[in-house]
Parts: sequence; C-alpha cells; structure tokens
Amino acid sequence: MQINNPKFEVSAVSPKQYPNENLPEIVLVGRSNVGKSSFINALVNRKNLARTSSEPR
Ligand SMILES: Nc1nc2c(ncn2[C@@H]2O[C@H](COP(=O)(O)OP(=O)(O)OP(=O)(O)O)[C@@H](O)[C@H]2O)c(=O)[nH]1
Ligand SMILES: [Mg+2]
Repeated sequence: MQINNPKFEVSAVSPKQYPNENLPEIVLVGRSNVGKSSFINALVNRKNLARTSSEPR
C-alpha cells in the first residue's frame, strides 16, 4: 500500500466538524494505550503523525 502525504485533518468533537470529503472512512477502536496511534504511524510510515503516549502500560 502506498500512502502519499498523510496529514492530520481535525480532531472532531461534534458532527458539524466532520470533514466533507467523500472518502472512505476507517474506524480504529481499542482501549487506551493499546497502540492505536502507533498503529496509525506504522501504517503511514511516520514517527509522530499520531501522538503516542510515552509509557506502554
Ligand atoms: N511493546 C509494545 N509496545 C507498543 C506497541 N504498540 C505501541 N506500543 C507502546 O504503547 C504505548 C501506547 O501506545 P499508543 O499508540 O500511544 O496507544 P493508543 O492506543 O493510541 O493510546 P490512547 O491514545 O491513550 O488511547 C507507547 O509507549 C507505544 O510505544 C507494541 O506493539 N508493542
Ligand atoms: Mg492515541
């Protein structure tokens, strides 16, 4: 899979903030500190696009 130019769009807390592009969406769910942000960074090949917490629990 090739991902070009990944960027953080928005952290939305209400529906009117949701992005308007008609792109496919992916849901990623998991308890806190399980590695969701690290997984995103691995996918897009960036160290810190998604902020990770410092300590694994
Ligand atoms: N040992 C180990 N540690 C991991 C792995 N993936 C992530 N971590 C570590 O676990 C910690 C938490 O990872 P995050 O990616 O921030 O977890 P998160 O699910 O996004 O956490 P929240 O944003 O708090 O919900 C970090 O210190 C990561 O380095 C893994 O596969 N193995
Ligand atoms: Mg996270």
